[in-house]
Amino acid sequence: MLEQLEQIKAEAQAALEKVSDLDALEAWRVAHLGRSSPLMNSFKQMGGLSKEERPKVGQRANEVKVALEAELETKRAMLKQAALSASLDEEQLDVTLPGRALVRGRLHPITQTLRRIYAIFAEMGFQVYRSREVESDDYNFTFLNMPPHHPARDMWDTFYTSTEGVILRTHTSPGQIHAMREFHPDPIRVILPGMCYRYEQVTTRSEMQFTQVEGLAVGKHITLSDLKGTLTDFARRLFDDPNVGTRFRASHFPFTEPSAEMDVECFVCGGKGCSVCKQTGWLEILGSGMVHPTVLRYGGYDPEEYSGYAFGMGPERITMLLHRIDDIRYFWRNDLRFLEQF
Ligand code: FA5
Repeated sequence: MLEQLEQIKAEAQAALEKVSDLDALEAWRVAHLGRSSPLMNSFKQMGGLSKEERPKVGQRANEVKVALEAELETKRAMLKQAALSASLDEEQLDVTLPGRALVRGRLHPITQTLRRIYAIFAEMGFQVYRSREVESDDYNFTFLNMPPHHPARDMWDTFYTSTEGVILRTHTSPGQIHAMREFHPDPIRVILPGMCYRYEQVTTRSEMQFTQVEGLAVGKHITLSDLKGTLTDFARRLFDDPNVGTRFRASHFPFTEPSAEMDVECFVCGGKGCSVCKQTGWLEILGSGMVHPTVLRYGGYDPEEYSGYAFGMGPERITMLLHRIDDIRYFWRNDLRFLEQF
């Protein structure tokens, strides 16, 4: 039996000499140290040996096992080192090759316009106030001076939900009531940006889903001159032109009295008339007015003591003007050829 162990060891060592890669080494390990290897079988056969022979054979079998395991590890380390050296020799690195350019994302054109609007109003002391997109009928209409069945509700085609009295907001104006109820009785100067939804025919100028930026100022001595001054200054900063012409046209919104829409002089033709301004020389950019006393009251402010102004603009339409884009549908189509131009 002892002779047999010496033979097992010698054969294993001879086979190990011939191993030249890590796969072959693993095969060697299974064949010579694995569960069914001759060495392991010799442990199983020890039960049939005499009492005197058993400890000698057991000791020698263990020594052979430990020796072969040590030789296995030495060989493994050697092969790994050889594989590393070979790969370093083969795969040469050319440090003079130019790197691969990183693909950089960019902000959506509407996000860029929104940030520009936020920055301008931030400089004028307005803070951003966010309010919900899913609204109650009361906030979207009733508290804005449009009680149920009021004909002015038809100005906005509304998306209704399956829950009675819950709708998708058609404009950012309901945020005025949320802000007033939160800030009351302090003065307010906020802008309210966000997504609006209208059940409208999609055209080159109208989407079913679009953004608005609302503005609201409430205080004890706020007048129409403040509204005109703020919005005129806003237009000059937005179009980066201190001399840009603006005009206020009388209009009607149920939640403001008086109401006005603001136009800016067409920057394409300088007011002479062209296809962008439909030969009028002017471009409409927002709706505005003095907050209606009923709305102030719903917000918790006494209209005898407080007054305020509000305005609402559409960043998609403003972006179309700034970049002379003729179709609003480009914005949400996610065509990279369009988006990558900004
Ligand atoms: C309003 O929504 C009023 N809430 C604005 C307002 C606020 C007036 C506060 C007075 C005081 P109007 O429906 O005109 O008004 O919409 C305002 C702006 O939103 C428009 O000038 C336009 O730029 C944009 N807008 C309206 N409908 C769409 C649409 N379907 N797609 C894209 N932009 C739109």
